[in-house]
Amino acid sequence: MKIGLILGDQLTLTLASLRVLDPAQDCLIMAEVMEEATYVPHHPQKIALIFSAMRHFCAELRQQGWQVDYYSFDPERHEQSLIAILEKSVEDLFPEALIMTQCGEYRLQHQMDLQWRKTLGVPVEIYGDDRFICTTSEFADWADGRKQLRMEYFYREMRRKTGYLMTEEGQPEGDQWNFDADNRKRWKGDPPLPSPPDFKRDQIDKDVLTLVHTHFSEHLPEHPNSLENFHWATTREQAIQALRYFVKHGLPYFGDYQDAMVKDESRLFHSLLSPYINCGLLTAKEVCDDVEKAYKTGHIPLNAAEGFIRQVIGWREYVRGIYWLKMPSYAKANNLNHTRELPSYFWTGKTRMACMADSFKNTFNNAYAHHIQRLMITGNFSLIAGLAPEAVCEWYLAVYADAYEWVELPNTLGMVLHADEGYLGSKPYAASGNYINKMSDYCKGCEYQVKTATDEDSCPFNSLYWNFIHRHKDTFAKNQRMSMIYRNFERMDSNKRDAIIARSNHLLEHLNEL
Ligand code: FAD
Ligand code: DLZ
Ligand code: SF4
Repeated sequence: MKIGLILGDQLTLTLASLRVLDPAQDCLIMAEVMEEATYVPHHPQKIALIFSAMRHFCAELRQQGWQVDYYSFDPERHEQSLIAILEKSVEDLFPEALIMTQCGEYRLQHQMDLQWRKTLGVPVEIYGDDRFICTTSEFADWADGRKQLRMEYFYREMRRKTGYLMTEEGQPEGDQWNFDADNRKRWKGDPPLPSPPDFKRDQIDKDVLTLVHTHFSEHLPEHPNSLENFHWATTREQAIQALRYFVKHGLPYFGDYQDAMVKDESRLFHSLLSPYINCGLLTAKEVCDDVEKAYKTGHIPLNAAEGFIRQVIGWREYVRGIYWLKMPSYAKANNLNHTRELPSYFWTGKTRMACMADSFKNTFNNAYAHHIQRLMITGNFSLIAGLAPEAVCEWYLAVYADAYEWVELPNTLGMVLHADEGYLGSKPYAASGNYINKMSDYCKGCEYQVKTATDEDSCPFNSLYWNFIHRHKDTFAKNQRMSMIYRNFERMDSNKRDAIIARSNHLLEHLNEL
């Protein structure tokens, strides 16, 4: 007999390793362990989602006739890492081999490749994770020899490969690959926002919520009730319900309002499907199939379908490709030499900057923030304030229910912090308060003034933005897409320029007090 280890983000019945194992002979292992639950201070909702989804998935496997050795979290148990659990299983079951599907994170895959084979003394067979559309070697072939890696060209390859939104003649639907330019509307109350689906909690959920509250609430010390808002689907059935709900109510407007931000509205028309796709309750393919079908049946416009499918077969696959191409050195990249510590409000949420406070509120209440909050509010601030990439990356990996390093790291280190060689953006997404004011309603309720840069109460984003531009002149002045910004900076009245730099230096010295 063989044993198969199923990880907390491999909760898919069609998983590669499940396809080669035999329920009549082989045994599956699943384990809730301290090492995985604490390698960063995960948001308690993220731990609860994973543990509960693992338990429900185990029940589903057993129903299908699999034998599963399931280890529920027990802080007293001797074995607190996956390798320790496997050592025990090998000792108890004498398997002829361990069967695995490739891990999502380098950290664990590296342990497996280097240590597990030796320690366990049984062959370890690892199968590629074909829940992704592009294999890691396909991505490496695509990247090979290219001077620049651009998501847009990769995305077009994925459109051709999958056939999503392609005509019979092999052309993109609507004669255009990308409708991003249509996705810039500000939301002003109409159309009304869909109310989120409500999932009934069963005994498994309740047990897990109690367990996580008991053992992991200190992960967010300032937010002891962070589990109260737990609203995630924890079964495949519920995740499918969430998908159908989104396709019907959110997707028609997804494209139009993709970049909008509104105070106290954490989800707008976003799907909130990433935690389910990433842990395996839904596959990327079935989600895109449903979205394409909604377009073909006239339920949604093309810009919504294209905008959504681009995120999944484009960005999601692209960041994974970059991750496996560039790890492990990628995690240490810090091309802009940023070294500042995270200000305390990244953990407490207490800041007078209204846009940051709202993004933190979403994050702590829901283990979620939508893309533009992650990118243009907390991310943009981290970039222009020069926060250390390693600390910022750890924060993003900890606080979101969908966070796994393969997707978090390229988004944070690459897209947001521009700490790599610019694979995820030809120029940094640095922006002043003006952009935030244009895309949101935050500024009108903020203690800071978005229209000024040098006064006591001026929006911190304004002077920090120019400080960023000024201090990285050597890196970016030659970038064609930024030359206009540098020209504007040079043309500025020198007294004003000096006042902006003085104000930003003052802010940087008092970053914790903003
Ligand atoms: P929607 O807006 O509804 O988008 C639809 C789907 O597209 C998502 O469910 C997701 O699967 C995919 N998608 C969209 N944008 C991206 C992207 N940039 N990269 C990969 N997939 C994308 N996403 C994660 O899944 N895990 C992370 O840990 C993560 N960390 C991020 C950190 C930063 C700093 C930034 C800027 C983005 C990060 N993202 C991450 C990408 C994106 O913000 C989330 O996928 C998205 O907000 C999830 O919410 P949603 O399901 O409502 O997405
Ligand atoms: C994120 C996570 C957490 C919190 N806990 C577990 C766990 O107890 N057991 C497990 O198998 N997986 C867990 N995971 C997901 C893993 O960390 C994830 O599978 C690896 O990081 C590889 O992507
Ligand atoms: Fe954010 Fe500045 Fe607007 Fe305040 S004024 S909400 S700090 S952008």
